[in-house]
Amino acid sequence: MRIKSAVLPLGIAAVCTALAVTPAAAYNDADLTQHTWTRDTGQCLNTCVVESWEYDLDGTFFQRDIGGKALKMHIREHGKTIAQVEFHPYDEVLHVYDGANDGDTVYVRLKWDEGPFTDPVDATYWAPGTSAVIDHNSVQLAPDDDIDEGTEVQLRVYDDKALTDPITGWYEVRA
Ligand SMILES: [Ca+2]
Ligand SMILES: [Ca+2]
Ligand SMILES: [Ca+2]
Ligand SMILES: [Ca+2]
Repeated sequence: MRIKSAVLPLGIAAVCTALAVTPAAAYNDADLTQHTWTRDTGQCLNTCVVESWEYDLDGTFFQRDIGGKALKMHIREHGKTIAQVEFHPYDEVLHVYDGANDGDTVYVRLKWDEGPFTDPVDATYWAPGTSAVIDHNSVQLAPDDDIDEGTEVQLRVYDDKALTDPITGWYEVRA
């Protein structure tokens, strides 16, 4: 599930923010911890394995991709993994997992440039909320969103779809 747009002019963005509805549920920053791993996928012989079995919503194997920079992130609430995010340079895939039926989820924002004469692209992705304990959204970034090999992508995770309440700082990955 996603929203994608070119970055709005500042005035329009401010109006949209003011009209945004506050979600019923939100995470308290004090309850959250975050663990992030990055890998230069040119250094992976065949795959790079990021081991954190106890807290994984799904295992993570990054395929070798020269020039790529991969990311895996856990967000935990009182030690329980409520979200997992993975950026895979090989085939340019983003995975977003929701790990708890807690009435809330996280939103993964990506920003990237598609050329010197166009506005940066700003896209937001999240996992669907279903009765399953673990929900998963897998996005093929190359065919779906035109993220080409070698593109630098900025990634940040938010508590809300309106992107007013960041949970993490910005990370840079590379397709
Ligand atoms: Ca929050
Ligand atoms: Ca790639
Ligand atoms: Ca949830
Ligand atoms: Ca669910």
